Order: sequence, then structure tokens, then C-alpha cells
Amino acid sequence: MEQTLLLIKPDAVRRHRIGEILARLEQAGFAITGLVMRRLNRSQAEQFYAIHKGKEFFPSLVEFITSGPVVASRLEAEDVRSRVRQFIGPTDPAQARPGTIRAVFGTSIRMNAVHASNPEEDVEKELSFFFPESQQES
Ligand code: FUP
Repeated sequence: MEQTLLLIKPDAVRRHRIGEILARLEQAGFAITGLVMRRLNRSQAEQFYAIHKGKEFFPSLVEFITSGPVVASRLEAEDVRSRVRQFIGPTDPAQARPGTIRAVFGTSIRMNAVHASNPEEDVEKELSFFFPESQQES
């Protein structure tokens, strides 16, 4: 069964949306097989978002993601990587289809409530960042 990482970002945690977001994921048929709340420090955040290093939004992204705890979940389902990306919607909540997680819970391109691993990038690395015990095969 395929696995992916979904993070509930500090904006949604601050607004007490953890339960609602997890409930929607479960109702959609994604099984939560790992769950942890953690506040990243600057160097962890820079490592997690290393792919965006050098972009103009990088400093504010790091600032934001370290501004409070995140909730990391490991989700499992058939074809979960692309399905979860559809389910959360695009990066900018204003562009997201009504009913998607980012449309409902996001308030700006930066404060977009959740992150889900991009299937084109290193999903295993993102998963092991929060769930080091995972032995992934894909
Ligand atoms: P996504 O894959 O949808 O999470 O989006 P990206 O990997 O392109 O971007 C990662 C994060 O960088 C976004 F969630 C928010 C932030 N970002 C900005 O703050 N400004 C931008 O113009 C693009 C991304």
C-alpha cells in the first residue's frame, strides 16, 4: 500500500483545525498510520524545504513553518500520493476547488493549512523526516 506525508501547518494548528482536517482525511478513505506533533527549528525547516532554497519566498516560508508546531501524519491508501494532492488542492487556496482542504482551511499562498508530499519529489525522505522508523518501499 502506498504511503505519503501530510503536514498540518502552524496556521491551521493555531486555528484549532487539527481534528477537522484529520476527520476529512479519514472520511475520504485515507488511513492514518502515523501521527506526531512537532515544532521544527530553523535548520530542520531549511532541510525540509531545501528544494526551495534560493527562491524569494524561502525565508518567509521557513519563518512561517517554524512559527509553531506542525502535525505530521503518515497516510496510507491505494494511489494515496496523487489522490491526497488532489484532495488538498493547489498551493494557492484562492485557486483551489471549493471543498478541497486548502480552499476550506487555507487563508493565503503561504498560510495554506497543509503540505502533502509531491509525488515527483522525494516522498520517502519527507516521510522519514517525521517517521524515521518507516521502512519504505515504492
Ligand atoms: P505545494 O507542493 O503545493 O505545497 O507547493 P510548493 O512546493 O510549490 O511550495 C511549498 C510552499 O512554499 C507552499 F506551501 C507555500 C510556499 N510558497 C510561498 O509562500 N509562495 C509561493 O509563491 C510559492 C510557495
